[in-house]
Amino acid sequence: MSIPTALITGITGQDGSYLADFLLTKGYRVVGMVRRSSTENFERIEHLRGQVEICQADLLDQLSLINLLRQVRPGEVYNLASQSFVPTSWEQPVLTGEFTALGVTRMLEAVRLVDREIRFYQASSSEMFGKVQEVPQTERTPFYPRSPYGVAKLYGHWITVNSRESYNLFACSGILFNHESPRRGKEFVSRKVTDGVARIKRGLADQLFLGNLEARRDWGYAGDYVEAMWLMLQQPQPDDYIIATGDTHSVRELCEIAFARAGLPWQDHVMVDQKLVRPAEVDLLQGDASKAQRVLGWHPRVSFRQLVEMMVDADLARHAQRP
Ligand code: NAP
Ligand code: F7E
Repeated sequence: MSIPTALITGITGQDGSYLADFLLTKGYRVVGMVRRSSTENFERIEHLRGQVEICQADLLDQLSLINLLRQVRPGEVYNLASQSFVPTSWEQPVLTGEFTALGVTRMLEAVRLVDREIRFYQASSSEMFGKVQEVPQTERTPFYPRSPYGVAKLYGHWITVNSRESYNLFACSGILFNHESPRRGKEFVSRKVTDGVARIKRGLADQLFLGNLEARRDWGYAGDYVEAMWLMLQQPQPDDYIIATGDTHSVRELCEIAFARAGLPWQDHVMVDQKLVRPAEVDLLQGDASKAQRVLGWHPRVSFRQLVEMMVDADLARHAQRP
């Protein structure tokens, strides 16, 4: 039997690194697409050196994607690359649209040209629900994005659905709610808080500035969520799925748990900075993943408290080694 080949765009990101870990345990040949940069940015996949192949291409460059597929000949493509930080999407809305929206079309066009049998996963987002039209959100909930990022992801979602309906591609859109880990970028609120807690505990800082403490998110563990991506591509038919825990918590609760883990009173250290409040906020996200549970047999394993404590512990250990 031949070894299955998966191509991951965004392998240097949080999800790309966990997905690579997961696919290697399943016996895949894993190829990661990276964009060219003057210095390597392989921190999250350092432990996989020698186990994954790295190829250069860019979501902005159509020909590079076509050539990449011709060279790698993957059976599965996981399109995780994007400009993923919501506040940056107000600062750079055009670039966000190029990466996060049109980048999906470029990848799908490459699939259509090179090999229509490729199974394609698109990293869609709960940010598409934005100003939520119902609680909890299901695959049938109408979308109402609240940021240029959410708008771009909505385009990516619909072009994925459309390529399935127009060209019969095996294209799936995974609508994933927020998922975090010790590998999460430090600007996202979960990691900003856990890194801040560790820095305060180690005497490297005294205060942590945050924006809206009342925003609520359905936070899960990235390690659990990458399995759902793979499960979607193993089904007999392509489809779209919500991936979420079904629980919702505020940024305030995140602070309470994270600071308590380190034995610190959060009110003494957390300050609100109005500059960090967004021009349009997503107040509440709570997903209903019952379709994924029923069809894929997928269930989240890590609770919110376990997730936050895992991240605090990892940041405390990191700052103990490297002040
Ligand atoms: P992340 O850590 O920000 O990683 C993004 C990846 O995209 C990085 O590897 C980045 O490469 C790459 N990238 C950006 N622009 C590129 C370009 N022009 N060409 C090639 N690669 C490019 O994001 P993540 O948290 O792993 O999320 C993975 C995907 O899921 C993203 O599409 C995100 O929008 C989506 N999503 C995330 C969540 C979540 O809660 N994490 C939820 C729903 C959906 P560099 O290393 O070079 O920057
Ligand atoms: O913000 C509030 C902020 O930046 C969460 C991306 O992976 O998940 C992520 O998008 C909430 C927001 O994630 C700060 O206002 C308060 O309400 O961690 P975040 P996000 O915007 O939900 C979705 C599903 C994606 O698809 C995205 O790619 O926390 N918040 N104070 C803060 N947020 C940040 N970043 N920093 C603060 O100081």
